[in-house]
Amino acid sequence: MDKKLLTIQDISCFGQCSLTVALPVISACGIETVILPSAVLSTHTAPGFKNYTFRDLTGDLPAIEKSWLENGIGFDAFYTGYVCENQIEPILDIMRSCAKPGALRIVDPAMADNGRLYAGFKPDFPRRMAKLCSGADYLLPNLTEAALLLGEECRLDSRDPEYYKDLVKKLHTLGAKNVILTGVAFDDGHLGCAVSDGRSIEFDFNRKCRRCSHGTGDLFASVFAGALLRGKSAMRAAEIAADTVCLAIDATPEEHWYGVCFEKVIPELVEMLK
Ligand code: PXL
Repeated sequence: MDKKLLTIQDISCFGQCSLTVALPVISACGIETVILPSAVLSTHTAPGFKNYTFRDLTGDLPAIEKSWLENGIGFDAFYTGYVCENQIEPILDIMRSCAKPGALRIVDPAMADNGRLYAGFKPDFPRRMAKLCSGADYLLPNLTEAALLLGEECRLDSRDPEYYKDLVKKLHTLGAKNVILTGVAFDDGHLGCAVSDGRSIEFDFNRKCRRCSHGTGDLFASVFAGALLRGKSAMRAAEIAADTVCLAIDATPEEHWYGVCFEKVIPELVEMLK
């Protein structure tokens, strides 16, 4: 049977992030993608939008889980992104009860960027999120999320390879088997990620794109999950994810400020998966 992946994150109706990226991207990778919305928002919460609506769906999770169990529905992989304050335990329950044997857990602790927690998360959320991360087969934090998970000062401007190696080592001590840390820079012209299985660490760099864009973390994690389930190694999946993000940024017009036009680069993504 073909593999089924369940992704748990919000629906930001407008804004090219979370499920509106994960569902099309992982489906384009050829993987059956099942969704569980953690919340429904009118837009994402980043600066630029005002008065976003936010419906937290925590109360629906147990009944959805029960329905799936009664229908014998199970998953080969889980990929979590932006989730709400009180969803860590219910999500861990679903990952236990709806898992097929050997099911993979891919965790993007989507909660922060550029040194700051996203609007709406309380300061103790990283501690809660660390519990979800502790059972991850693949943990995909950006630099800010890594520092928050470890309760450390965030050093966004470090160019020291030893700093990144040390962060990755500490992320493994949380319990994560493989760590893919994004936002790594050894110089000002390149941006990349570290990929570690706890024994060895490798780095992948791309030229720095002309700007930073919202939603690129979700695109990176979605492509990574799709490529991994298509049988690529973690390193190759991270390379394909990073290349897709760069292509998407290049395909995004300057005035398109709230996300990246990933739709335009799906053909290139599919080509890279061949
Ligand atoms: O892209 C991360 C993300 C996901 N979901 C919501 C967000 C953000 C980032 O701001 O606000 C609702």
